[in-house]
Amino acid sequence: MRRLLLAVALTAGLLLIGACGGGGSKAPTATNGPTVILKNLSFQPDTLQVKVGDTVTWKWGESVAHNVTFPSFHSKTMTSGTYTHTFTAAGTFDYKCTIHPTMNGKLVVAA
Ligand SMILES: [Cu+2]
Repeated sequence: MRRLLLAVALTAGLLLIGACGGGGSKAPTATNGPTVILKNLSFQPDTLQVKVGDTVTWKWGESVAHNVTFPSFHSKTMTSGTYTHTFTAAGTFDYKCTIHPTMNGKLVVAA
């Protein structure tokens, strides 16, 4: 009986490892590109330079309600997770979290 349990546990473990290996590489939340962390009531880094066509990821690094608000688009207010936006035009864009007046960031998009 004990041996059977061990076999079941081992099989479950192998399945879990298999699931992780297969899903990890395809996860759409991979943050290889430019990333801003929302932490300590700030955007880190607060100024980020990217290129036209880059997708920027904002990642919530603390369980505090924040949002990412640009003049022409914005995220929802969230306490965890990520928000992404692809910049298709060059320019300098200021953004903020509307909940925390001291949370300001800047995106410099180079052509
Ligand atoms: Cu905030």
